Amino acid sequence: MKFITIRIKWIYLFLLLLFLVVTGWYLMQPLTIYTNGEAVSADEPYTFHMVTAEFAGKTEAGKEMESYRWHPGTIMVPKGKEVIIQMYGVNGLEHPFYIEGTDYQGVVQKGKETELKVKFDKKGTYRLICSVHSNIQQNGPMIAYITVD
Ligand SMILES: [Cu+2]
Repeated sequence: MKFITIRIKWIYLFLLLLFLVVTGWYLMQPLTIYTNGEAVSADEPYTFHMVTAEFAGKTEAGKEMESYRWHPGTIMVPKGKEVIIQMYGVNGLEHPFYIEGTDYQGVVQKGKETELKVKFDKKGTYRLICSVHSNIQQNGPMIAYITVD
C-alpha cells in the first residue's frame, strides 16, 4: 500500500493561491455593467420622455403644500438636430406650456401624451415653462431646462 503525504505547508500554499486567484478574478471584473441596449439610428429622431409630476407636503402647522414639476427637469439636446419630446400628464389636470425664446407651445393633459418635435439651431439653455404653474404661488415653478449643445 502506498501513502501520499501532504505537508501542511502545501495546504496553506494551496489556500493562499486559491485566495489570490479568486481575489484577482473579482478585481478584474468591469465596474460598468453592460446592457444589450441598442443605439438609436441616426435617421430616427431621438425621443425624450417626460412626465408631469407633483410633490406634496405639509408645513409644521399642517398646511398642505404642493408643487408641480416636469420630470426629468433637465434634458440635453444636440444642436441642429430634430428631437421629439413626449410629455405624459400624470399629475395635474392641464399644463399649458411654451419654450421660452421659441414658438414651441402646447398643452399636456392628465392621462394623455403630448408630442412635440423640436429643433434648436442655437446653443444655450431653454426653459420649458408651464404657464399656469410658473411660480411658487401657483404651485410651481414648473420649469424644465433644455440644454442645447
Ligand atoms: Cu403645470
